[in-house]
Amino acid sequence: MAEPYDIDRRKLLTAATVLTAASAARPGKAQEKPVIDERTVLIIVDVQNDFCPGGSLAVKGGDEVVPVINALAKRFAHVVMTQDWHPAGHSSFASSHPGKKPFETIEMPYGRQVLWPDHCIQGSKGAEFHPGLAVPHAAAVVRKGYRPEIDSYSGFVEADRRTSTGLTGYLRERGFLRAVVVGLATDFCVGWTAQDASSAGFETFVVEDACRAIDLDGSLDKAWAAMAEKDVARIRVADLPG
Ligand code: VGL
Ligand code: ZN
Repeated sequence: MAEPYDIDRRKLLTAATVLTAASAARPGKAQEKPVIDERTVLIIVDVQNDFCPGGSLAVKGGDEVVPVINALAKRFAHVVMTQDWHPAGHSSFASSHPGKKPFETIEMPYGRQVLWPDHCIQGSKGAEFHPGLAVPHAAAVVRKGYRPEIDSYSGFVEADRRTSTGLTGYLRERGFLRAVVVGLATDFCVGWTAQDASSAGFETFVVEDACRAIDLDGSLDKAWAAMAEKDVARIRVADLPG
């Protein structure tokens, strides 16, 4: 008659395991200030020539983030970068849709798509990282948007919201719990990357003064609202521990 005790104990253990797993997976609301430790990764989004002044999809002040990110990156042992990486004739380019102009929208099988000037074409100068970006210890570069028919603002999941880049698996396997996101552009690739980082269970921060925005028809306000909804914390460089 020892069974009832054993069963209860086993049940309790199971319940405890489930609880622990659930709290680990839940995107907890980010603290106001991140800890920078072995479990924190800096994600540098799309600091590429085409998004800087002189580039084909220049973001106002895009190059101003370069010195800020260089200094910030020195404080992180673990850094990954994303790189927008489109084939020529990519479906997100206005030039691929006769009669369409840049910044108009179109319906794609996966939803509404903004049409962009040709940018970040694989192997081109415009697709290269800004020459001033100095983060030699970056451990991985995740390229995105390389499928002709699918765009990808997020470094995690492409615009069809199904196709994974593999970044979630990489960061989980490396044991990270927190992600600090910086780069270009706040309202597109930074915003989507940060939302997906949070949805994947990482405590996520966006450093707003280490980002610049495109701000197309209210897209910046919308992006901050969507990030807040996903519990992404909006911080400034000065909020980070030295
Ligand atoms: C981006 C538009 C198109 C970005 C990339 O990096 O924010 N925006 N492709
Ligand atoms: Zn792009």
